[in-house]
Amino acid sequence: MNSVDVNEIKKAFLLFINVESLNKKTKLENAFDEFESLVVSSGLIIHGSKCLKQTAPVINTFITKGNLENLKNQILQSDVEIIIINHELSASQTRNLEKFFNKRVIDKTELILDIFATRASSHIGKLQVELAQLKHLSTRLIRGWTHLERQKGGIGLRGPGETQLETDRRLINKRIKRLNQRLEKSHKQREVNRYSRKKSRNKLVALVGYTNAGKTTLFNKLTESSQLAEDKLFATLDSVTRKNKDPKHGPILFSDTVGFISDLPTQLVESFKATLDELKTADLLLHIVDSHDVDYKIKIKEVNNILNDIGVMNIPQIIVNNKCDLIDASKLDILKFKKNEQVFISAQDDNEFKDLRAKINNVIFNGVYQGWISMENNMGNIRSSLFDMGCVKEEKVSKCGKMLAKIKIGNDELDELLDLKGFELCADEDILLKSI
Ligand SMILES: Nc1nc2c(ncn2[C@@H]2O[C@H](COP(=O)(O)OP(=O)(O)OP(=O)(O)O)[C@@H](O)[C@H]2O)c(=O)[nH]1
Ligand SMILES: [Mg+2]
Repeated sequence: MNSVDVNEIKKAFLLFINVESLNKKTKLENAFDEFESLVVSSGLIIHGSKCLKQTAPVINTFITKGNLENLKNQILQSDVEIIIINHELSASQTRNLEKFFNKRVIDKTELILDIFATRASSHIGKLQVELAQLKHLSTRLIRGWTHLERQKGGIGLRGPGETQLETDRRLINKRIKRLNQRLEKSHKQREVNRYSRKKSRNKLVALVGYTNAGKTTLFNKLTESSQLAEDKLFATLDSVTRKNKDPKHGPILFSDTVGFISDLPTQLVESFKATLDELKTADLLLHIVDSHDVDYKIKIKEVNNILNDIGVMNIPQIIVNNKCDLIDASKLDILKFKKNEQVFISAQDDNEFKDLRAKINNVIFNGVYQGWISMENNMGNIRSSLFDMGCVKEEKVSKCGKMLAKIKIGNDELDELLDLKGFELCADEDILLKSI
């Protein structure tokens, strides 16, 4: 096979193999759509596709001999440069298929790794993707994928660059070690950031969910940000944390995270574990669901499986059914009635997300107190931490010199403050009498 240039690889042929023993979970049509979206997200142009059925994978080529023969003419006569398969292949299966078609073959894992490589923009994100790609590459080298050198660059292997392809396993392992060290250093820095968050008593609410569910769209609304939200899989790779902008909330930070997908490559989950580990410090997870998706129930399970792997299923979770504008009104009423502990929104519409905000406040602050308090005038440190938390709305001084403040604070935090001698609640009408 001739070597190929990354910029020339554009025309792809999608091979969707419905293997009955593997594809039980998702509805077929939807699984095909998701596969197609992945390919489009990677920047390739689809020049043909075929759905084939077989009972089980075949060891040497994954695809059965009969299916291969049926495909051969169609693919050979077309001008496609790359064949994409909707399963994870072993190195030898890929090699055998490449020999058979005399074309470049990419499996689902490589496709996802490639999308991540093109999307990663932060320093940590890039390191994590490179680590995942090298781990993947090293398993291929162990199995003796000798023709690698002739396939410099190209989709599925972007990111680490050509040099890695020419190196041997020893060099790859050295690079993996180095990347691990760098990542560890970056994560230590994040630990420090986390510590300062704890100290400032801000609560962390993380948005999690299947890719393309609308996490970033909602995040932008909640924090008045303008992160990129797109109808593309894995639009977000790097987690972003911003302060809540709504005065009806207490001190909250929202965090937008990478979306999940069924069969996320293990190398990626491993490499992103440290970033995902941040979820462990969240006080609440908003699990964003595309409620218009016919497979939404399966996807909720998939996301929960990954959350379970990361060890964050013990964190309170609110299911936020998004894209409700796409659901039939009567169906929506029934859903709302049946699942009244969940939230139903359309993140792209302009609204106040009142129900969502109330539920967030209830879970993380056990409800919110808004009203006046009084503090002895030697409690300046408490006053300044209330200011740091953004809790103080108004201030006055009482006739006898006490500090009076109108605050908005979670009931749990308020309980702690009320344990302090000299910190008391004031009724609104007292303020007029007490203040100067
Ligand atoms: N109709 C409709 N579309 C929405 C809604 N919310 C988000 N979208 C669209 O869904 C697509 C994906 O939105 P994102 O916010 O990027 O989704 P995400 O969950 O952040 O996706 P990843 O970062 O890829 O995991 C975009 O095209 C949005 O405009 C909604 O409430 N209704
Ligand atoms: Mg996003």
